Amino acid sequence: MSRILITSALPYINGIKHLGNLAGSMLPADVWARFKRGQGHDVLYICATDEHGTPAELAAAAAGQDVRTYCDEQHQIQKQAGAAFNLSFDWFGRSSSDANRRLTQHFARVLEANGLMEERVDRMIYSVDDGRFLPDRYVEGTCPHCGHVGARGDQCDNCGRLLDPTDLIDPYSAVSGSRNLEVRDTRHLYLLQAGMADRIRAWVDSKDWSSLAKSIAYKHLDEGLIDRGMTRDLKWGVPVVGPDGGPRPGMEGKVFYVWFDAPIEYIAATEEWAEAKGGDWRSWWRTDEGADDVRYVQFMGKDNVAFHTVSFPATILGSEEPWKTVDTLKAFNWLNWYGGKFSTSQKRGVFMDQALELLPADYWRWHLTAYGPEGSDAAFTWEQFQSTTNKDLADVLGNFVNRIVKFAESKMDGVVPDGGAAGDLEARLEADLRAGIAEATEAFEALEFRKAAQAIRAVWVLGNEYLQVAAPWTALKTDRDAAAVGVRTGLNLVALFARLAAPIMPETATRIAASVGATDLSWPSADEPLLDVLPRGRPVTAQGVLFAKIEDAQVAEWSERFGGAS
Ligand code: B3M
Ligand code: ZN
Repeated sequence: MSRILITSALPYINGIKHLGNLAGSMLPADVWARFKRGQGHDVLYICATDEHGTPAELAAAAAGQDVRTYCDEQHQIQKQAGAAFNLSFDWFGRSSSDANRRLTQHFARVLEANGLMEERVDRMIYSVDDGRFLPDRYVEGTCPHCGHVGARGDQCDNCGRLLDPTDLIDPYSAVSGSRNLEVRDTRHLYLLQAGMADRIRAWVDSKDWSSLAKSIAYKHLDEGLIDRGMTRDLKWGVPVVGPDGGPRPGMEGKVFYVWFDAPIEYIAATEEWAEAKGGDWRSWWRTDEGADDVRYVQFMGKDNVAFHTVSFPATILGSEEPWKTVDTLKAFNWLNWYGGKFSTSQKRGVFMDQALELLPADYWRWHLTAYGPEGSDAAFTWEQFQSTTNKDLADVLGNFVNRIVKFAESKMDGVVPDGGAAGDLEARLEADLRAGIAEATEAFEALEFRKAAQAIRAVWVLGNEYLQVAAPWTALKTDRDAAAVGVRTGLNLVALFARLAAPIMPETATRIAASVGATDLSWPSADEPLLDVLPRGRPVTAQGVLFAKIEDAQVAEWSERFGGAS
């Protein structure tokens, strides 16, 4: 048994997340956490809302709320949405917590003491009409690298380069559209990353990450690291402090940049968890206090990779303190909405709360895992969702379970039947099952979710094929013992299928297991007994429809309501 720390990128506070956000970080992290818990490991899955920065301030203003109240409310909403999707966070924290304020200020102090943080007078963009400095993404303009029009001041969505707002050509305020911008002097703390490039590169070299994550990290390192401003002229955030922890002369009223404090919240949220649950957070994060034997796995969309492979490591490595750093980084591509992008601001696509008004969580969890944006971008369409759901879940899994359990109810006295002895057919099945389980396990170990889901589905198919051949309904007419073997084997398959489904579809897995009186949802190992595990004579009970087919009429209605190809 090992200890595994899992984090998924922290959902930003401004509104409930869409299915693309879910599919690219929180859901795969949850599936993997469940897989690892199912193997008996000690897993700590940490997430939180990312609450600071200008978008939170602006969203609160738009909602007519003060930003603290806004964040309180939105945090609850996201927490409930996560629970409704059965995201099994051990803790869902808040980057606005006291723990994160303390820790963020601590890192800033240590970096400054180590000569890696210094004050500079900056020339920043001030919007005269908005009456404020415009941070990063609230300045838009033309990308100096690729000419993309509408590039944000923090990063160009077209070429992916990290930008500084003052790099933009022909800039305007994204708050008001005003071009009445001035460059004004303002004092800020800079993280001196440029001098750390070799250290960060050596650290990246030593890591075993997905190829997507590595290629993004090297791309940013190859472009060259620049020193970056780590403070902002905002009210909402972690206050900047001086070396003694008190207010910092000349920087009163300024806060740290949201991307400085957000990843630190991974650690701080663990501290929040420890405070609430009585755990020992340091043993998960301090290599001098036990975290040496922790495996730390991060999940995120590709747009967050640079911050996790370059910026956050600069903080951690620069501190010279024995913090645990990420071992395995799993990055996801985009889930698109038909041809285009999901968009929170334009409300394009389906959002977590809306999805659950249409269908239970497991339908979505299966589709977004088995057909998610893993090796490349993937497009969500209602038509594909309908077709995969109906085939994989209704036909292959749901029908199998209901058919065999109902047959046992009506023809085998409603129990796991005794009698008969397993033969060659069952022996061959068992060998095939072991191979299939091994394949699914290997894919999960490699964090290959689509592959794992297909391997799991292939095992369900084996069960269907077995029942075709064993055909207990036919055997019953002539040979009750042979029929008993088929039914008993089928019911044991039901118990096995529930265990295989559990990481991806925890709610349905529980119901499937319950139909054969089982509660064991641990992940099967390839060498344990599989086909004669249920006690003979144990009652079984069909659980009703496990997965309803998605009808054409529903697809039509949902396309109408949420838009589709357009
Ligand atoms: N909140 C994701 C985003 O808003 C960002 C992730 C932070 S992870 C430390 O795009
Ligand atoms: Zn560009």
